[in-house]
Amino acid sequence: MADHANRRTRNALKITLYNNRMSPCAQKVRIVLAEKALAYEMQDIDLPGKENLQPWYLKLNPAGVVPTLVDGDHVLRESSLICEYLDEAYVGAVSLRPDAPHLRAEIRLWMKHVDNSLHPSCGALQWPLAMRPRLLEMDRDEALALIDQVVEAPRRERQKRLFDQGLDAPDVRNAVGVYCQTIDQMERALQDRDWLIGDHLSLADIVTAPYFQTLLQYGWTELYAGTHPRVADWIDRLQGRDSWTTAIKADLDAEARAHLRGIGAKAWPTIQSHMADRSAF
Ligand SMILES: N[C@@H](CCC(=O)N[C@@H](CS)C(=O)NCC(=O)O)C(=O)O
Repeated sequence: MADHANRRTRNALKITLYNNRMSPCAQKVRIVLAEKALAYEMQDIDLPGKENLQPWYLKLNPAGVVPTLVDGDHVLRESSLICEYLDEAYVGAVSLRPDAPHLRAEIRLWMKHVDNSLHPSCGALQWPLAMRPRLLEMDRDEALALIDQVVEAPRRERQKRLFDQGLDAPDVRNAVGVYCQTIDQMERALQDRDWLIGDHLSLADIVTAPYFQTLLQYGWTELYAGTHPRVADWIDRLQGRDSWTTAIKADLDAEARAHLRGIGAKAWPTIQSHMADRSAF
């Protein structure tokens, strides 16, 4: 009973999401908020300007990353955990996790893969295009001093490599390999079901989907289009949902879309050459 008393269908308290519109981690939380029809406020954090490393933000999120979700008195971090929290705390009409414990374990398996492998891979693909140009405008020492403030050591070291080598960094080649492997795995999972863990949309789909926005926005859909029809259909169906429009599409006006397409097109030959290396993975 006490457990149910803590669950709500609507949010009486204010929810604030610390967000960045290019962040797939924030996008997954926004899809959950939209699917569950929860009201929230958004505060954008300027990642290229390193606002995420400001002392006031580090108090909320000591790792210095977005998203952070504040729900009344609770401060929540880690995007997949935030998604799970929202589904658990707000029962409502829409549930994004089946009841069966083995299916919940399957969702967590996807989350683990996304958080440990797909997310850093997406970071390696996006960083040279979204973050590096602003740092390259600075004096080199100033830029490196900013990167030195990045809290987590692996992230900091990766940013240094991406700053120096851009899309030629080994991280980018590995990232393309991880994407290709993930897409193969998804094609197999979708063989006899509509969604990743069954016939209903679940958190497994939602935590994975924003990493495909990266491919869509840069025009890199050749990673799956034509070769992985089930994955192509899965992402089409997600894009057709209202939650995709509110959480992702609404953030990108025509000018932003054209800009992303343009930088994506310039980077495509390098991405394609990494794809050709995929037999190495
Ligand atoms: N495991 C974290 C990762 C968060 C993360 O990497 N966020 C990125 C944006 S998607 C970020 O804030 N990057 C800032 C930086 O690397 O300086 C989560 O899932 O919340």
